[in-house]
Amino acid sequence: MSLQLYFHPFASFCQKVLIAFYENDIPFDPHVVDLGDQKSRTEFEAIWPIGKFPVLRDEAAGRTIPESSIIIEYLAQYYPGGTSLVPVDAELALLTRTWDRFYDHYVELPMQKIVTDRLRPQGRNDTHGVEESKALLETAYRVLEQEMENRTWAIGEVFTMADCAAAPALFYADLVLPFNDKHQNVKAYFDRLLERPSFARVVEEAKPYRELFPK
Ligand SMILES: N[C@@H](CCC(=O)N[C@@H](CS)C(=O)NCC(=O)O)C(=O)O
Repeated sequence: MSLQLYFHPFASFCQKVLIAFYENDIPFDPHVVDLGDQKSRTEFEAIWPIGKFPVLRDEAAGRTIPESSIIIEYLAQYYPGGTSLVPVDAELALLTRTWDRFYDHYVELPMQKIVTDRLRPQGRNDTHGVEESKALLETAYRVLEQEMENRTWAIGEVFTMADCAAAPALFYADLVLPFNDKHQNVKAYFDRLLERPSFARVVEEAKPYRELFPK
């Protein structure tokens, strides 16, 4: 098969691209990378020395594509399907990229900061950084609460790359900073995401790895 995906089922940026693959039933060869295993890490770093996943390898095209958003843009361009992950309409495409960036930068990254701080050695925690990330996440929820008042999906009525970014980011964010009464629209959107078959499949496939999430 031409498309080789290097990923881990529990990693949120990887889940973002898995949703895109599942939305359009795009076949790929899965390569699960275990960064805790030296052999697996070395093999992966030979493909992408930065060592962050997901990474897509298109053997037929002889191309290596890193970065979750770029992988989804690549799929939208070369493997289009029923779900237009990046709409052809320029205005809708701009909105898609805007909210994709929003979820990555202001939900996903602060969430990761809070989670990964729990994995640091004792005495090496970044309390200030974690507080800043919690404040940023609060602000992001406030923005989304307004934005999602009249929308079904991240940019409106069509499911796009922005929803692929939103789903895993909100899933893990809700675990570290739970939605509350002030976030009814965010919660309702998140419930719709959980019911989307592509994301439901991703959540199911990640279940065996749940013990990796630090308490
Ligand atoms: N900007 C990258 C971020 C990728 C990223 O941070 N992936 C995480 C997993 S969710 C990772 O590789 N973590 C391992 C590490 O940083 O060592 C993208 O959008 O793909």
